[in-house]
Amino acid sequence: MTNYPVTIDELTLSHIRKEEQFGAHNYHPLPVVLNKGEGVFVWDVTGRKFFDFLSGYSAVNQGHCHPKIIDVFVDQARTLTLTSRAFHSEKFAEYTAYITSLFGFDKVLPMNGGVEAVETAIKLARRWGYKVKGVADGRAKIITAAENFHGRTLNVISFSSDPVAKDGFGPYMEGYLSVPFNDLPALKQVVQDPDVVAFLVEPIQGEAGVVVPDEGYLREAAAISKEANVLFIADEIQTGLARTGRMLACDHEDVRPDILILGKALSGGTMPVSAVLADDEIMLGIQPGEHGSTFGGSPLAAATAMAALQVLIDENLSENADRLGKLFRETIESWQHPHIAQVRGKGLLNAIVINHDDDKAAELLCYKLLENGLLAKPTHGDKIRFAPPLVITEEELQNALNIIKDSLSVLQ
Ligand code: IF1
Repeated sequence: MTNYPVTIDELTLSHIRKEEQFGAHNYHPLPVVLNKGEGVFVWDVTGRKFFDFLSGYSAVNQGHCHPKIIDVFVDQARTLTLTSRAFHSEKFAEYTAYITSLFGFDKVLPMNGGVEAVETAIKLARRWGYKVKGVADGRAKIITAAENFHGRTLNVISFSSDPVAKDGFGPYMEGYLSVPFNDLPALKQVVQDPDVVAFLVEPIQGEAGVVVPDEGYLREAAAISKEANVLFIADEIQTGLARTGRMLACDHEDVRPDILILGKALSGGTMPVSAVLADDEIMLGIQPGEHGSTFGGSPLAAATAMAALQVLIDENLSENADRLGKLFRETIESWQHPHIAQVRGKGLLNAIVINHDDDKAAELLCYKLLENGLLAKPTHGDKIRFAPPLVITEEELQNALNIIKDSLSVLQ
C-alpha cells in the first residue's frame, strides 16, 4: 500500500492555515477549500471542479444554489426576513397549510437546525406521555436505537452510543432506553415498560454508515409501537425529502409516523430550517409560551422551505434518486472489486464498505477521489458515504462512477 501523498497548493494551504488558527477544531475536513457551488458540482479556490458526493450531509438534495430556491430566498430576504412568532406572518401561515397538506399531518412546529427539531419532538412525546398516556410526571422514557445519530445537543448525545460524540460531555439526561437497530424482538420487549412514551429512530442510520434495516422493519416497529401505545417518531432529517427514492424513507413501507422530523434539505441547503409534524393530540400538548425559537417559522424560512419542497416535486427528485440509486449500486456490485466488501443504501443515500487490512484505506481512497474530482468522506472508519444531489443526471452519475472506479487503483 503506498501512503498516498496529497500535494496541496499554497493558495489552498493559506485558507486552511487561517481556519486552523481561528476556527474551532471540531472537524477534520478534506484539504480542499471551496468557493462556488452549482447543481452537483462545487469549485475550489484554485478553480478545480468536483462532484459533490456529500451534498452538505444531504442538505443540498436539490443541488447547490438551485435557481428557483435562491430566487425565492433573495426575494423574501429583500421583503421581510423575520417577524418572530410574537406576531403572525403571511408567509408562515401559507407555509403551515402547505407543509401539513403535503405530508398529511394536522400541524407543524417550525424550528431551525435538525437537532432542535429532534429536541422538540422529544418534548412533544414526553408531554403526550404525561397528558394523554398518563405516565407519572418526570418518569417518561424514550426508546432509541443503538448506533443512532440524532444531533449534538447534550440531551441528544445522552442517548448516543458513539463515545466520540458522547464521552467527556456529562452529566447526561435521563429517560432513555436503547435497543439494537433492526431488532424487533428487543423493541417488542422494551415497549412493554408502561413509562415508555416513544420510539425515536432513523429509517436508515446515516452516520452509522448508511445501515439499511431489513425489509419490513419500519412497518413492524411502527405496529409494535402502536400496539403498546408508544409514539413512533421518524427522524427523516437525513433520509427524508426524496433522498432514499421516496419523499420520505417511511413511504417505502407505507409507515405514517406519529411524529415526523424534517431538516437539512427542507431549505435546499440555504439556511437552517427544520420542522416537526404531528396531529393535534400530540401537537397541542404544547401551549403558548411552552416552546419556541427566535427564527423558527420566519418568513424567510417559510418561503424558502416551500420553494425547496416544490422543487423536489416539480423535478421528480424522488424518482430520479430511486432510479439512479439502483444504477449506482448495481454498477459498483458489477465491479466485484476485492476491496469493496459491500455497497448499500436506498435511493441516492449509499455507502461502500471498504475491505482492506489498512484502516486508513477509506481515507486514502477519499484523497484519491479528491484528486480525481469527486468529494466524499469516510464515516466510521471503513465506510464511505456517497450521497450526491438528487438532481444528478445519468451521464453525470456515470462520470462519477468512472472516477470512483479509477480511484480504487490507489488500494493495492
Ligand atoms: C455533524 C450525517 C452526522 C442527522 C439526523 C439529526 C441531525 C443529523 C439523522 C442533526 C445531522 C449531520 C450533522 C453533522 C454531520 C451530519 C451527520 F449523518 F448526516 F452525516 F453527524 F451523523 N438527525 N447530521 O443526520 O441535524 O442539528 O446537524 O441540523 O454534526 O457532524 P443538525
